[in-house]
Amino acid sequence: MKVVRSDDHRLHFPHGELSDGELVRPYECPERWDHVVAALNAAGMTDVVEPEHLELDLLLRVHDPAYVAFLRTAWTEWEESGRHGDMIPTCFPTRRMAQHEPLEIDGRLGYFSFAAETAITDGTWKASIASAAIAKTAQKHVSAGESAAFALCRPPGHHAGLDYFGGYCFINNAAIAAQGLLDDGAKRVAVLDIDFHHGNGTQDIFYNRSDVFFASIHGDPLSEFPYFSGFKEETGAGAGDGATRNYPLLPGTTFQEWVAALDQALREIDEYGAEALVVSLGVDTFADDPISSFRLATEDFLMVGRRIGRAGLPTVYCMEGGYAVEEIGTNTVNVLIGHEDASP
Ligand code: Q9C
Ligand code: ZN
Repeated sequence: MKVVRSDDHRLHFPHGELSDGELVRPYECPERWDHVVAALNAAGMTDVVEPEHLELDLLLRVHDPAYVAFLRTAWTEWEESGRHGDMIPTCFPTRRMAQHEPLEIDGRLGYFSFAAETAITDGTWKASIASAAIAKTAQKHVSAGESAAFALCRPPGHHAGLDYFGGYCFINNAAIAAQGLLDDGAKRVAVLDIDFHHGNGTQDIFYNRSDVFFASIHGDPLSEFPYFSGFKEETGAGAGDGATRNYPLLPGTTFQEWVAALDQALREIDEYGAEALVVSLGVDTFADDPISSFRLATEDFLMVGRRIGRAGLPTVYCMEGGYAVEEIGTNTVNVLIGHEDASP
């Protein structure tokens, strides 16, 4: 399958991540990308494509214009107002407080985000639109007839909602791909999110829509990030009623338990009648992931890809999380190999 990637991801790498009361080296780091590329090369998956230029209007298909405007100029506004450190949000609107978009950049930073572990830096905008362009390009290849493509996105995207960033995500790459599949002719698209964390951003973007089915398997939000989203009873609203499915699973979940949820999600995607699939591919379900609590093993990821491949849908894989840096490459590529094994 085609692999779409770009070196521009290196432009985004904050100095620190606020974690457990300390600024630590960000878990979401550039070497993640290097290890995935090394594993792709080792597996002979070398059909590499550079991303095409992204029309910025496409961002507005899945994000709010005020949010995109904020993200584009945030760093400049920050510097011009005399700040020098990374943009770490510290003040958020809680229940009923988001009445006015602030004018001051520190206020705007909190208004357009939901978590403080994720900082904006000088290169964040450029890296984020490069990441979105990667998803868009992979989608184009699939819409043009490829059975699958892998978008090696960094930064990841599934926590970025209609008008907010957080959870290491700024632009929702999977949503860009799903919208692109629709725009290029598919009538119904499914997003299957297998990252350890709930894909709150993707859910937010499509919650009221019937043309994108969203299914997510993740750590129970009562104990895992993003804490406020991903509960079983969230099933969509309005025209999108029934087009969202959540499978929260307890810490310590084994592959056997996890794969039962995967099979159910795939059945529901089939019943929905999806013509194409986007997979939010996080491998932070791996047993040794430093910030997650499921127990998948490296060889299990082969089975994951096989099961997804057996669905027989044109598929865009978008890279999301995975923080066991040494193993992220093999785990990710195992999914892709499994997919290729299974599809005709
Ligand atoms: N002490 C993705 O996997 N919380 N994002 C980490 C670490 C944030 C994960 C807590 C996790 C964000 C794309
Ligand atoms: Zn994750």
